[in-house]
Amino acid sequence: MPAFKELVFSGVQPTGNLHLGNYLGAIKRFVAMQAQFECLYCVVDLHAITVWQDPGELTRQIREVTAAFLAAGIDPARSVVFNQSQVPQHAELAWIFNCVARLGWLNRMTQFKEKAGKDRENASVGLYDYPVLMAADILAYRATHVPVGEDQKQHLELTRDIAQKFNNDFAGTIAEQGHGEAFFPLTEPLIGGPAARVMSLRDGTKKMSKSDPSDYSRINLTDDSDAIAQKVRKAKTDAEPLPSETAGLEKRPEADNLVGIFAALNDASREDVLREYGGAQFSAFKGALVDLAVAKLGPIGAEMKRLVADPGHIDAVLADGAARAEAIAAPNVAAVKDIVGFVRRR
Ligand code: AQP
Repeated sequence: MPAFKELVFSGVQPTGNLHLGNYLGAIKRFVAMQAQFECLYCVVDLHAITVWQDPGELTRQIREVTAAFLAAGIDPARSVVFNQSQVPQHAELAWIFNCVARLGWLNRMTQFKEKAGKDRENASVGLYDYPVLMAADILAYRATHVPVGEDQKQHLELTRDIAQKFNNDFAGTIAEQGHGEAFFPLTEPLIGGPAARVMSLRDGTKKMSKSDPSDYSRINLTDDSDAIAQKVRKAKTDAEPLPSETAGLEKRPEADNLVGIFAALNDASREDVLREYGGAQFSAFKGALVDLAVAKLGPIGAEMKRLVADPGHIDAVLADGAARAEAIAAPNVAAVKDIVGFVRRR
């Protein structure tokens, strides 16, 4: 595999209720990556409409996710911040990938099974095809690294399968047209840290999620300090004090989750947290977690509210980002069309 220029791509859906899992599993890590990589961060609105979205709410939420990116510390002068529907190459490449990906591969995707539930016949075709569009999002930029939460691991594997099959199927024209041995990189998922999978505050075996009907299951990025305090204090726990070693967190999903959240918010490890709080009762630990969460999330929520009050500024950031994103994606997708054998418009 030839060396590809290192490039980070990741996205967040504008589907409401951005929560601590989205922040710790994704957005906080996006911020850190800017020091090391050239990065593109996308509000994936084409993904959002795979389930019904009220049009007015969707518009509001696209701006809100953009505000969350900026408020968390993504610098739009340095990283490319944009929304997917403004860059037509995502949908265009997705169609070509629809003809590369195999039905059997998509049939194995667990997120579709979870999201479609029992009423699968009534799910949109887009929901089924979601992982193919995700592959196009990443590979339109030939991105080499994708920071995501653990729930996206299977979709990243599919992205690699699509890249590999495209490289193999078209190996002849890829070489003839001067692209060497492979046109697409095999993108690396960057999954890790103590909060790769933040769980619901009501049930430590379920992922913290935007669509959970209970608002007490998650901390939203726009929650004020009272709401954060109430949700942490009401979070489900068991009756034992915290253990001193991480092995003691096994089979204690709620304790493990709160310790992981504390560690990620404090840029520490679970071991560090247990060194300090091992033997503590949950009442004391939860008090410290409230203080930490309010100190870290409060300024982000306040800045988000300030930013969304100026939609003109957000729209200008998105327009600038879309132009920069398209400047990378357009020649890549034009080259893909040449490789496939389409005739260019003269
Ligand atoms: N609980 C989580 N822990 C760690 N990371 C998470 N992510 C989501 N939930 C957690 C990561 O956040 C990024 C953006 O996610 P998304 O908005 O694209 O979609 P999602 O994963 O479908 O988010 P939800 O909250 O789970 O939405 P619903 O309820 O609609 O299913 C991704 O990197 C994701 O891994």
